Amino acid sequence: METVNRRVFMKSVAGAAALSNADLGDARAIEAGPVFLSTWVHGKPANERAAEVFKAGGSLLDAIERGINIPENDPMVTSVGYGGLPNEEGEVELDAAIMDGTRHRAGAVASLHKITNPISVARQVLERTRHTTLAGEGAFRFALKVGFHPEQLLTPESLKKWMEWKANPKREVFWLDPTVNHDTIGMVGTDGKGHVVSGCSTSGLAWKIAGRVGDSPLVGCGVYADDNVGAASATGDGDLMTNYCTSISIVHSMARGSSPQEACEELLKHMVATEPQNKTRDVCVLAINTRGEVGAASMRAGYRLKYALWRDGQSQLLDAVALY
Ligand code: SD4
Repeated sequence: METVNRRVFMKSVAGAAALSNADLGDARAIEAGPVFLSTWVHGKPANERAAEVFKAGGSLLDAIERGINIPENDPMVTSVGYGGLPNEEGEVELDAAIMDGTRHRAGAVASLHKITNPISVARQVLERTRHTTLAGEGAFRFALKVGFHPEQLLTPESLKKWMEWKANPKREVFWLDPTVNHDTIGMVGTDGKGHVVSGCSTSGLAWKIAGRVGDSPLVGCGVYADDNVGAASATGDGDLMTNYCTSISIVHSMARGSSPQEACEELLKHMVATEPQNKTRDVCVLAINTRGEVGAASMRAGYRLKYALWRDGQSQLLDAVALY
């Protein structure tokens, strides 16, 4: 009991310190150079692109946007952008968001169709409008207005997969069926000087009901970034994770004194404490603080996050811990 109280006390002291730093606008970052952290194997080339853009003089927002463009443009990545698996009606619907930890502002698009790079449209929402989130037809028309061109996002392979799914009388559906088919790219990064950004882009769950919006484009769920603390992102079953506001929960844990790794694990444990069945669900999270320390965790070993870390010129793929 004494240990627990002591730990709680230590955390509250650390949290108070973090919050008072926040009040002072003092991020206390170590000048450590940029760090990029992304979900899944496709996160590695994405991080490498982000690092290149940053090194060439781009901002952290530019780096994360262009890094995420890599899996968006890759037809082999079937969960993001071009080649992403479609909804139940055979239309590719994309979700994306990018959040700037300095301005505490995000741009996001949901259920966007016919545009390969939703993260870049989200960036334009952030830079050119007073809005945060645009959805569906309006998001598409906005994209055209700011210079994007409509494209067919189905590839012969993704069309074939959709037709096979459609033809299967035992196909999984999302009318309360828990089986899912997905991945995504979530990327967080710091410039090494206390600035953080979070970005996320996905075609969402394959065969989803048309118009379904996952966690990825929702501020606080798929992305969250605050230069006083750090940034987080998530991948997995967005219908579940939206109910836990995963990314803001992790950033708030860090503000109370947790390391990024502790904060990721705390959120997953909280999900299980509130509903034990969540142990069996697909949930993976990652986080970075303004000192460039990172964390990543998966709910279960059967859906273990492989994540990519770029630091000091080194690009690595690592396995996240699985809690259950
Ligand atoms: C969604 N969270 O739309 C996204 C999909 C994903 O790993 O991340 N899958 O629910």
